[in-house]
Amino acid sequence: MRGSFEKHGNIGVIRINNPPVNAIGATVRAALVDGVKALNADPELQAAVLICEGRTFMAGADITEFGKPMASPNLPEVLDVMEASGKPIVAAIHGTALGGGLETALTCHYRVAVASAKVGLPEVKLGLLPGAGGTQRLPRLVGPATALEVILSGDPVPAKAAAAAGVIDRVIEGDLLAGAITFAQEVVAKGSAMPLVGARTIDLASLPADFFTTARAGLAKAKRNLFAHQQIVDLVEAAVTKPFAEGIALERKAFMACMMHPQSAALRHVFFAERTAAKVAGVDDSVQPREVKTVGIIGAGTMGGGIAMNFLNAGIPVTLVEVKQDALDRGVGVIRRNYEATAAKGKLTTEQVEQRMDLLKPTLEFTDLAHADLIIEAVFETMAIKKDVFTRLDAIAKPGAILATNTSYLSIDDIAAVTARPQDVVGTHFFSPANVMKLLEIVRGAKTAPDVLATVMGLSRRISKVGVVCGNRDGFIGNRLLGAYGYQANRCVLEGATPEQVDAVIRKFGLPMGPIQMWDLAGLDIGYRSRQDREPGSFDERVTRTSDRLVEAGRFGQKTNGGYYDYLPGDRTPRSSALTASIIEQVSVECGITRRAFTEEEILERCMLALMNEGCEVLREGVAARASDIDVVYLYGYGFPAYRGGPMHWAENEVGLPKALERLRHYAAESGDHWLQVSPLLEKLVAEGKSFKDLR
Ligand code: T1G
Repeated sequence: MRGSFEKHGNIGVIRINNPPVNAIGATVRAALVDGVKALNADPELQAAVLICEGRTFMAGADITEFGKPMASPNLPEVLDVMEASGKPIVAAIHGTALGGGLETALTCHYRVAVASAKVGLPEVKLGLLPGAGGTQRLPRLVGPATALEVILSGDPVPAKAAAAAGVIDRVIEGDLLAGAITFAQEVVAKGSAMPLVGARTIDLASLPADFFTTARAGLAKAKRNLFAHQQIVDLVEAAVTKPFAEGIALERKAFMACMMHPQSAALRHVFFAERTAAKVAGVDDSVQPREVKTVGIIGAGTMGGGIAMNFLNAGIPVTLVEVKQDALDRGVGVIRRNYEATAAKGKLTTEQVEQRMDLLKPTLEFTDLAHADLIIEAVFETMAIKKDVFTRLDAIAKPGAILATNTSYLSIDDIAAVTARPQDVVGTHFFSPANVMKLLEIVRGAKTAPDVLATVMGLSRRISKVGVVCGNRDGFIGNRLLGAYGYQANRCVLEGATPEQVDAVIRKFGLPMGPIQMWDLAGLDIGYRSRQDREPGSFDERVTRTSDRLVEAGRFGQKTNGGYYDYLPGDRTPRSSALTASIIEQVSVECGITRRAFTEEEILERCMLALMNEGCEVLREGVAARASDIDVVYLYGYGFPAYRGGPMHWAENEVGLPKALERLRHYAAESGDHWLQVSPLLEKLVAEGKSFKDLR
C-alpha cells in the first residue's frame, strides 16, 4: 500500500509514500481513492490534508507505466473521485509537484506549500501534455496566457511565484503538515466553500483577440516538427471557449494521440537514458567519491576558460595556469566578458559576476596546482605536450588528486603511463563551448580507479553536465561516430550532392546545422592538420581532398569568411561559393567519379545510418556500455534532436534494424570499396531478432 490514512482531530491525513519521487503508479492511485473514501466515510472528519513522504510531493504519473496496459482507475478517474469529495481536501506540497502531481493538487480544494517547493507541468518535455485536467484547470486558475507559458515551457515554478499567480493558497513557514492542518481547520471553522478549480470561469478581458493565432505562429517557427506543442495551444483555447467537461474530453483525446506519437516514445527514452547513463559498471553506491573542493586547470584557451566557468558557476575555486602572461590575461578577459554578457542579459547580477571572478586564481606558477583536488589539462592536442604536462603534474600534484585530460582523441592510457599514478588519471572530454554544452564524456583508462569515476560522475551533476562514461578508443564515442557520419556526408558530396543539399537534409531532420556548416564553424584547418599526422591509407583521402584544397586556398571556414561556404564579415549565414563548387567538380573528375543526382532520402540514410552503424561498433568493442549512452552523447554533444531519441533509438524505432541493415548493405555494396563496413553486431541483432535493449 503506497499510502496511509490517519486522523488528526477533525482533519484526516492522506499520506502517499512511493519512493523515490512518489510517482503516481497504480498503487498510489488506489491509495488516493482509499484516502478520499476514508475521509468521506468518517463523520468525525471535516477535511483532509494530502501530503507525501520522502523528498517530494508526487512528481507526476509513473512514466514506467506508459506504453503498457494501464491498471484502473487511471488518474482522471481518481481525480473525479477527489472532485466529488463532500469534504475539502488541502494539498500540502514540498519538493516538486509535477505533471499528474500538480494536476492532483489542482483538483484539491486548496493548496499550501513550503517556500522551497516548486510546481510545474513538464509533460511537454516527454512529448506529452497534461492529461489529467491540467490544460483545463490551470487556465481557470492563472489565466490562459500564464497557463500556456507554464505548459509549453514545462519548467517548474517556485512556490512564491505560484502563490502570486493564485496556484498556491498559502506558503507555509515551518512544519508543512502542521501548517496544512491549521489551514484545513481554518477552512472548516470559516465554513468556507469548497472551490473547485474546474468550476471557475476565465476572465478574457486581458486576452488579445489574436492570442492563440499568434501563439500557433510562434510555435510553427520555434518548435517546428514538434507534435505536442500545437495540441497544447488547442486545449488551452478550448479551456477558454468550451465547457469544462468538453475541454477535458478533448484533452484526453489529445493526450492519447501524444502518447502514441513516436516523439513521446523518443523523449521518454531520453528521460530514462539520461538517468541510466549515470549508472556505471563497477561503480555502485559502495564506492566513495573523493572530495573535490578545489580545481586546477592548465591552459586558459577557449576550452580551458569554458571549463573553468563550469566550476566557478558551481562555487568551486579554480586555479588557472598558463605559460605566458598575455595568454593568461586573454583567457581571464574572455571569462569576464562571457559573464558580463550573461549579466547584460539579466541572467546574472553584477555581484554574482564578481563572486565567480573572485573564485578564479590566474597564475603562471605550475606549482600553484599542488593543493588542487582535481586538475584538468586543456592544452594543445598533441601527445608530446600532453605527456610533458602529465609528467610535471605527477611531480607536484598531491596524493589522491585526480589528474584529468580534456583530450578529444588521444589515448588516456598513453598519457597515464607517464605518471606513477595511472589509477588517478581519467579523461574529461568537454564540448565547445565548454561552459554551455551539457555533455561530458568521461573516459575510463585501463587503470582508472572506480572512485575516480564516481567522483567525476558526481561532479558532472554538480556542474550541470550530463556525464557519460566511455572506453579509451580513438575518438571515444562522440567523435568516433562523427567520423563515420562525416565520411558519408563527404562521400555524398564527392558523388554528386552539394554541400547545401546535404546540410539542408540534416537541418530538416532536426539538427541545428548540417555537417559541412559545422566544419566551417569548427575550422577546416583543424581537420587538415590532424590528417597531416595520420598514416596515408588510414583514411579515404578522396573525400577530404576538397577540404584540403580549400584550406590550401586559405579558406578555413567562418574564421576566414570562407570555407565550403562564403560568409560576409560578422555574419554567420552560409552563402554558396562558386569556388567550392568548382573544386568539388574537379575532385570528382580526378577520382574518376561521374557526379549524379541525390535524393534527400539517400543523403539522410547514408549519414544517419552510418552514425548508428558505428554506434554498433563502439558497443561491440565495449567503448559504450549501452546504446542509450550513445543517444545521450549525441543529444547533449552534437545537437541530435531529442524528439528523435538519439541515433540508436531513431534507427531502431523509426527505421527498424532489419531495414537499416538492408540499406547499409546496399550502400556498402554500391560504394564498391571497403570504407563502409556493416557492423557484425548489427548483423547479429537482426539475425537473432533482437534489439539494443537486449544487449544490457
Ligand atoms: N515516473 C517514474 N519514475 C520516475 C519519475 C516518474 N514520473 N520521475 C523520476 N523517476 C525516477 C527516475 O527515473 C530515477 O530513477 C529516480 O526516480 C530519481 O529521479 C497525467 C502523464 C522529480 C525533478 O516529467 O523531472 O504526469 O534512475 O534521478 O534529479 O499529466 O525526476 O534512480 O532508477 O531524476 O532529484 C510528469 C519527471 C510525468 C517529472 C527529481 N512528471 N521527473 O529529479 O531525481 S507525465 C515529470 C523529474 C504526467 C500527467 C502526465 C525528476 C525530478 P532511478 P531523478 P532528481
